[in-house]
Amino acid sequence: MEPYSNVIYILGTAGSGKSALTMKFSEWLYDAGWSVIRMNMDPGVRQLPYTPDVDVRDYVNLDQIIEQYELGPNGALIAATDILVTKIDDIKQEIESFDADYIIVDTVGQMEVFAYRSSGLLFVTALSKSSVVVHLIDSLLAKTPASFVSMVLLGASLKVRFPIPQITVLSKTDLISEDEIERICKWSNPEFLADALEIATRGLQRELNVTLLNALKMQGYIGEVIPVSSVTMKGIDALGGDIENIFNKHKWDSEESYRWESE
Ligand SMILES: Nc1nc2c(ncn2[C@@H]2O[C@H](COP(=O)(O)OP(=O)(O)OP(=O)(O)O)[C@@H](O)[C@H]2O)c(=O)[nH]1
Ligand SMILES: [Mg+2]
Repeated sequence: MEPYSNVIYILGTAGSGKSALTMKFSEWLYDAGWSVIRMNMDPGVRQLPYTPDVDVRDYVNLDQIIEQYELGPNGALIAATDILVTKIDDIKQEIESFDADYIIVDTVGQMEVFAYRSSGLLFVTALSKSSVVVHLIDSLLAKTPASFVSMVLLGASLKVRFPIPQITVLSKTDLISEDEIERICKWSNPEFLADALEIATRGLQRELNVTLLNALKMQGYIGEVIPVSSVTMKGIDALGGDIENIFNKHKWDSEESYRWESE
């Protein structure tokens, strides 16, 4: 059987802490005795808090694309990611040359470029069969029950797209109080979330939220949320434990995990 590296895709809204977590979690894995590499998937990033081992900026030049195709920054980002797809084999070869146990992929700031275009899916398919999505919910964007529901919906839309296991992280928790962390984490229990929506929303907004919550609950889209801070390192052990469990548990050689509708 072909040996697979374990790939961890870090996804989340702009500024949710993807790059900071990539750095801190790679250190955690390294300290735990694993070999790990960090891959930057953002062609437009100027500065990173870590030195990437594999960097898509070595394969595409965003400024050149902007000039050559007369595109704005987002159009250029989409074009750059499409160009990267044509270079997947080279990128894969570079990744494999490290022979690492884990690859952490720090995805592009504009989440939709990776999450909702076919290029992201093509990368997930090509790089390894053994992979997991870590979806970051920014603490500052999840403080009310309704905003928490919209973040869970975002996570559900990732699950719909990527047929691989997913872990939900509440990021940047050092920026909110312990009470707020506890309250938000409790909302991962649909009963508590329903109660909170009852108090905090009314009218049509409540109706829509409760309907969505019921659908999310029925499909199992609401689950544990791990509170993490890349500043204090809170929750990094718990995240590491969950990720190791997922990679131990799944039968990655099964073709079953890669069934999706062709695009
Ligand atoms: N207080 C605090 N700040 C954080 C944490 N993680 C990231 N930040 C800060 O939040 C900002 C954005 O962090 P990044 O790690 O660059 O976030 P990102 O999701 O990679 O951002 P984009 O790639 O631009 O979407 C930076 O100023 C970080 O220093 C955290 O756990 N706690
Ligand atoms: Mg980033």
